[in-house]
Amino acid sequence: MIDPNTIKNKALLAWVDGIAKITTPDKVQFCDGSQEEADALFKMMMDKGVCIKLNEEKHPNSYYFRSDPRDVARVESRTFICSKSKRDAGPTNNWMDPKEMKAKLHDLMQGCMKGRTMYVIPFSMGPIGGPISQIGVEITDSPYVVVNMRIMARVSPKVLELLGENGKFVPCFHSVGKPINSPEDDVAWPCNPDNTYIAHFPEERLIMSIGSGYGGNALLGKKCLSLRIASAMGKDEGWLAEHMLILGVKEPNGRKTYVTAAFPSACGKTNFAMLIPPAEMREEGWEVSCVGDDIAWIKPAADGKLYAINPENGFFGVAPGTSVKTNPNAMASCSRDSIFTNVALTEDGDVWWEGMTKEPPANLTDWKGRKWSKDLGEPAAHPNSRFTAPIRNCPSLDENADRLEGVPISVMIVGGRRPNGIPLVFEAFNWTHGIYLGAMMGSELTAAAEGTVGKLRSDPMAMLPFCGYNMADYLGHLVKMGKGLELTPHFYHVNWFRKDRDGNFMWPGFGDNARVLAWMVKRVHGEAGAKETAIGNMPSYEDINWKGLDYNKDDFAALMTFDPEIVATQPLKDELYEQLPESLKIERAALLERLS
Ligand code: GTP
Ligand code: SPV
Ligand code: MN
Repeated sequence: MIDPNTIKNKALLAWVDGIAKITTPDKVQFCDGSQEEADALFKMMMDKGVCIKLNEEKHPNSYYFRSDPRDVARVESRTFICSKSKRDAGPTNNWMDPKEMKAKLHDLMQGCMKGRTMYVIPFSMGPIGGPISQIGVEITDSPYVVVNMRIMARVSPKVLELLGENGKFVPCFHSVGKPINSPEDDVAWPCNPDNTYIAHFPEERLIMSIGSGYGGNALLGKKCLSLRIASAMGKDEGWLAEHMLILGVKEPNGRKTYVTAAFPSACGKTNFAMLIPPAEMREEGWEVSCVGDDIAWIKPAADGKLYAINPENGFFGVAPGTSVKTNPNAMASCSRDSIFTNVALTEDGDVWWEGMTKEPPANLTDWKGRKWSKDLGEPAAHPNSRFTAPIRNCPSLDENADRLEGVPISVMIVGGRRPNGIPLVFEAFNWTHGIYLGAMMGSELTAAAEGTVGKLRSDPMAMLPFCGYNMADYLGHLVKMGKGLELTPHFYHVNWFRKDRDGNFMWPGFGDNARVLAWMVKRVHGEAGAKETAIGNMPSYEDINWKGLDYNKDDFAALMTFDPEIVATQPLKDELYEQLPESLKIERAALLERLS
């Protein structure tokens, strides 16, 4: 706990005061991010039946939460970009006039923290004091948010010291929107689904979120600050905020190459970021290390290269499908000091989810608190159930993960879930062509957001739900950022998710994705071949390291074909396409010409 009398920043104190007057909490607590503070919050929540402490032997210092079944994922339909002009929010975002939104929120905020404690969380995205880092302060009435933020961001009194008297911070207001007017309101997972708003004011660099306590709706340092607000900052200041993982590849000769990859939500960023190459490649000396699994802030440096930092301090990872087979590093990351939300509970007080083991253990309690059996016809863990784990737990954490100025990026990858028509991998001819590939990206919708899972949708650069300004302007900004670089990263499109006629994945994926990564890294250094096609440069069978994998030439040929019709389809909304920069329209014309 921080004594408010020690806080020098007047703007911060005034903001907190103003919010408290409107929302009328029982008390205000300034958080310091310490273990003692978290312990006390967990104890308070356990006493109230809000969470369960997991089996100390199986998952030390870890806790289990179940959300309200109406509050389980990001709600894109309630997420707004409130720029002054509608044009600046662009054709892909929900927009509301800032004045109108503030009036609406103001009404909802009246007494909304009644009976609750208001927590004030000073945090840094990126290492505290780093040149690329940003400071935020989240106000929330959810103790669940406090204990999650302390894993996901750097929460510390040092942030306030750094702010000093006049330092700038991004104000992040959050409330679950459920005042305790009578004892029945004091539920385990308070929320207000009928009145949920996740509002961003990009010009003011302000975030206001009410009604949801889950994930990106509530942990405001993540998508709200580090993507939506940061993308708007990046546009103004000449840098990039991307929905990208960052990893390092070490070749047998010791050379290190850093890679970023943009895949939509629940499309394999965590898995790729923590990838362990197949044993045969490890024996040769290939190593992959993790810098981040979800967000990259990328800036050009004086040497003409792009450098990236991971602004986060933890992983908010999809649980289902994670196992010692598919992602041992993720399993190790959440092996202790972690929080689990909406997974299933075992009879000995441990966690389980679909895909963790082949057979579910006996006597599971599901994420809704029911005795689970297969006959329920529903998974025991919610498909968007997640673990919150400290980044320092990751065994493959990169040695430069904390470097203030970031790591130099040589490869950028985009990709999505494409069951057909799109090959495993191809290389863009140049930066603008790469951005074109990112702009035309599509992917099947996953459980990470509301909507019909499996439906193909356009998701430019995996930023559809996260771009804080006009998507067309954003794509134009990306094109521009490649200009004048001494060294532009090589750009690739990948698809781990192609299926055969029987609906089976054609590519083993996971650790075997290292084979694709190795080809890319060799390409960067001019040491691997490729053949030119209408859509980009592709590896031949001989260009891939196949040690330890029995994958025949014909299967590879089938995996690498493309369907000209699918490639030529322009998935973007017409309104967005119309506004695209001319350079991307030229890329499109050139593609159509090559295909004809
Ligand atoms: P967010 O945290 O929502 O941004 O998503 P993410 O991209 O980090 O998602 P994550 O890595 O957790 O993806 C989870 C899903 O992708 C699980 O269902 C995995 O089984 C699946 N997945 C990851 N990598 C692969 C792969 O190489 N092949 C296949 N077939 N599935 C994969
Ligand atoms: C995503 O949906 O891309 C996530 C999870 O990373 S959340 O933080 O909830 O947005
Ligand atoms: Mn994400």
